[in-house]
Amino acid sequence: MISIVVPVFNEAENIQPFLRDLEVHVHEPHETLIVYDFLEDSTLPAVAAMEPPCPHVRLVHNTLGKGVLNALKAGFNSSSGDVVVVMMADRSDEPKDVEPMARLVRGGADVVAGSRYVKGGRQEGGPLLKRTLSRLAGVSLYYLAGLPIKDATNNFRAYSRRVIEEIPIEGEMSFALAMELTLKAHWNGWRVAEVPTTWRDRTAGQSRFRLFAWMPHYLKWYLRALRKAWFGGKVGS
Ligand SMILES: Nc1nc2c(ncn2[C@@H]2O[C@H](COP(=O)(O)OP(=O)(O)OP(=O)(O)O)[C@@H](O)[C@H]2O)c(=O)[nH]1
Ligand SMILES: [Mg+2]
Repeated sequence: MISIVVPVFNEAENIQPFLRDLEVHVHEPHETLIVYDFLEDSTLPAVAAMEPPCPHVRLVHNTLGKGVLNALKAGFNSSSGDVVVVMMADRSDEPKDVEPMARLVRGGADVVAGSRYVKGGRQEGGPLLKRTLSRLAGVSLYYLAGLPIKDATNNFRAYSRRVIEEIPIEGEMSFALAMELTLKAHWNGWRVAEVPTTWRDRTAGQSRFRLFAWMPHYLKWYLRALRKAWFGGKVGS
C-alpha cells in the first residue's frame, strides 16, 4: 500500500479538489493521511463536507508540536504503507506522478524525488529568490557532491519503509526534512532516484514557507553534503 502523507494548515479552499484529483490518478491501494495541527483547522470541515465522501482518507492529529516537520513525523508514525509519499495539499504537486514514484521505490530505490530540474520537469511561479536558491542547491549538489538527483529540496518524494523506520530525523523544523532524508539515504549507500515533475505555485490559500527562518536548516545539510563529498565520510557526519 502507498501511504500519502499530506500536511495541512487551513487548506479549506484546496483540499477537496486536491483529494478528488488524487483519486483520479492513484489507482493502487493507498491511504491518504491528512495531518493537521489543531482542531479548528479549516481543512477539517471541508473534508467532512465532501459528497460523496472521499475514500482512503484518514485524518491524523499531529500532537508532536506545531509546524510542518512535526506534522510530517506524525504522518510517518501513522503510516503503514511499504511506500510513503509526501505531498502538499496546495495542489503544487502532480498526483499523476505518485504511482511512477512508488513504482521506482518498489523497484529498489529508497528515495524518489519529484524533480523540477531535469528534462521534463518544470517550476511554475513562486518567489524568484526561493526558486533560484532551490535550483542552485539542487544542481550544485548533483555536480559537486555526487548526489544522483538534481532536485534536493522538493518535498514531493516517495520513501521506502526503511527510510521512515531506520533513518533518525535530527532536524527540528522546516521542509529541510526532504534534504536530510535524501542525503542520509545516499550516505547509507541506498539508491536515490528522481522522476520529472511540474511544481505550480498555489492559486488559493496562503503560503507558510519561511525562507529566511528556514535557510540555516537547509544550509546545514548543504554544507554537510559538500564536506562529506570533499573530505570523506568521517568529517561532519
Ligand atoms: N500540519 C501543518 N501543515 C502545514 C503547516 N504549514 C504548512 N503546512 C502545509 O504544508 C504544505 C506546504 O505548505 P506551504 O506553506 O504551501 O509551503 P511550500 O509549499 O513549501 O511553499 P510555497 O508553496 O512555495 O509557499 C501545505 O499543504 C500546507 O497546508 C503547519 O504548520 N502545520
Ligand atoms: Mg505550497
